Amino acid sequence: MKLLHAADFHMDSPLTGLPPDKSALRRRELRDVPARLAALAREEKVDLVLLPGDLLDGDRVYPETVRSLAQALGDMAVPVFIAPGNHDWFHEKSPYAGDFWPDNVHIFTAPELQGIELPQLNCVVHGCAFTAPHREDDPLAGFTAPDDGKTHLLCLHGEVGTAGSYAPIAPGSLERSGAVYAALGHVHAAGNGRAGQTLWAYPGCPEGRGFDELGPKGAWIVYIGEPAQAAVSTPDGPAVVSVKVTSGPVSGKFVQVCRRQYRIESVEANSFSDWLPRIESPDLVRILLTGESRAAPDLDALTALAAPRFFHVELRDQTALPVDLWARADEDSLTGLFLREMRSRLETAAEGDRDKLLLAARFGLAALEGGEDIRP
Ligand SMILES: [Mn+2]
Repeated sequence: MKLLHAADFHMDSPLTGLPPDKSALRRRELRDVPARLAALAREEKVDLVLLPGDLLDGDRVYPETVRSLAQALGDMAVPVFIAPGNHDWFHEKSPYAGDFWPDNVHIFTAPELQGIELPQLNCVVHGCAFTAPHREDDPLAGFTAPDDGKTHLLCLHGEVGTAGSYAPIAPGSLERSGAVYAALGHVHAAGNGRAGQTLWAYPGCPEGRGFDELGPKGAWIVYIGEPAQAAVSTPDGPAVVSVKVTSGPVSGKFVQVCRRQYRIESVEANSFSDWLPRIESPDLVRILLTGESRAAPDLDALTALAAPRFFHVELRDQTALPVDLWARADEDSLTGLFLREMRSRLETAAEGDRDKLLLAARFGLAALEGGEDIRP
């Protein structure tokens, strides 16, 4: 048996921090995720699809977003399970209560675990729903699947742990569950772990939405009772298979689904102009300028220079004043006095004040040495 596990699409997220045209394009790319997953499900010939929640960022989604989701899930043409999460929790007016969901889609609507049999796969999918934005109890508490020769799977939104406001799922509950695989949602970075015989995993979100959701994003293809196979190609070219996990009869591979990645890169300020012409990136990149620089880098000018080479780029100055400059702090001169004063302030400065102090040191030095104003 083979399944596709994805979660946390957060469709119709506001996507702030980008210019309007780019954030509109990113919203379209996000809305397009279910169609890409449907293509992946067909290409991989999976037997079922588990989607443990936060597919919608909230109730205030566009009707066409929900329609395109329903359409893509119908196109998957295999059983699809949704376990609503804390962002898309189930209530009688939620999009999940609509009558337009295709027949192959099962949406869990109760906070108690419910088991749905799939006789053709000799399998039972156990899941439940958030019915409020928070949940303090463990949805798996006290649950053990019967030892009946069937494959038991879990589809849950929550956080692995013993306490919290987002359905804490205790490792002990996972271990006692008797499930071979727990498809989890909520954590936005891909990850996995083992509790007894149960392999649990988070796929993370399928598209990053900010510099707190970095790197390749995607979904798990999970094999039960047969080994994981080599990489597949997706509609956009070869998939990245960055992780493989195995636990007993279960193995999984992580497949890239995202159109673009958020990335943070460090570049030496002094070699920036050599580095830049070699780059051509569809990604959203934050560049940290590092190394030593006597003058503060002109971030506006460098950003304008870099912009055509990325979908989106922003620069941060993390350069330090050259070490040999501080050597002059020992001089018996006004420059020496100034450097000593700035050094002691920098040593005791709070993290948020360091940038300003460094800039003040640069301006002060330029003024003291009678040089021109080095402001950009
Ligand atoms: Mn969540």
